[in-house]
Amino acid sequence: MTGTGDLRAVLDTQGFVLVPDALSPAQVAPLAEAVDSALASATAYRRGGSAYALRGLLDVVPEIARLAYSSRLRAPVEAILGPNAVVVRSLLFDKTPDANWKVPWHQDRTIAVRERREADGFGPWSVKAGVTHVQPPAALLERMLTLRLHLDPCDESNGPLRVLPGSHRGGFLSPGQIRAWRERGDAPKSCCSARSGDILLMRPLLLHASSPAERPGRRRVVHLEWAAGDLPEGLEWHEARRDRGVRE
Ligand SMILES: O=C(O)CCC(=O)C(=O)O
Repeated sequence: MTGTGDLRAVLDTQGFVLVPDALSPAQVAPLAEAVDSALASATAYRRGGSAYALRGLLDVVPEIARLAYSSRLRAPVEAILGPNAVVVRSLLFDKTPDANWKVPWHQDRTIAVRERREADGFGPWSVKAGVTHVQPPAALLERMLTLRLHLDPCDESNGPLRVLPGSHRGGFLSPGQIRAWRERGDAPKSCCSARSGDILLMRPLLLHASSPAERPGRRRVVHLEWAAGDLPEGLEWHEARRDRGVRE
């Protein structure tokens, strides 16, 4: 899968697309090391002594910030969102023997903003880890893109992301509609296996889930959410950054 037209076409119909070998092993190694240093720090989220997540990843791992604005990573994003795409939320997820978590089927329905300001179609509001989150209109999420860079190989055995292809096209789904999607015989659940250095692009409204790893080891994923426009009514993205001098 190399053509940008192909990327866009698959993303439109399936809601996700794999970009294999986006980074070489030599490029992944220093990123994985930098991520591990941040996971060892006090900012990491922990379970049973094991660090499994980082928020505000671009702030805590400058190597990932530089990567996010490198042409290598921007090329597939710009093919979908255009040249004004910026990272609006950045996270790292790991699964380990101590933090072998699962996530039920859901759509990513919220964005992180700097502060609450009433705006048409925005709500409900919530606060997670001290950051204001809100559900925007579905049309806004439909114009966003999530990029998941795999630092470790991931297959059926270590808790891969599972998706329901095409489920991003119906806007916000009710619990009943989500159940119907899960039970549809003609809607195969896809397991998003990936090798280290592969990138998965996905639409936030695609139904996704993940199970605990059967053979837990490491499963480090850099999760970057991108958008290409400002928010209305003076709302501001929590993490939006122009290149802050890190563009290659
Ligand atoms: O990384 C995973 O396995 C799940 C992540 C997830 O559910 C999400 O990004 O909303």
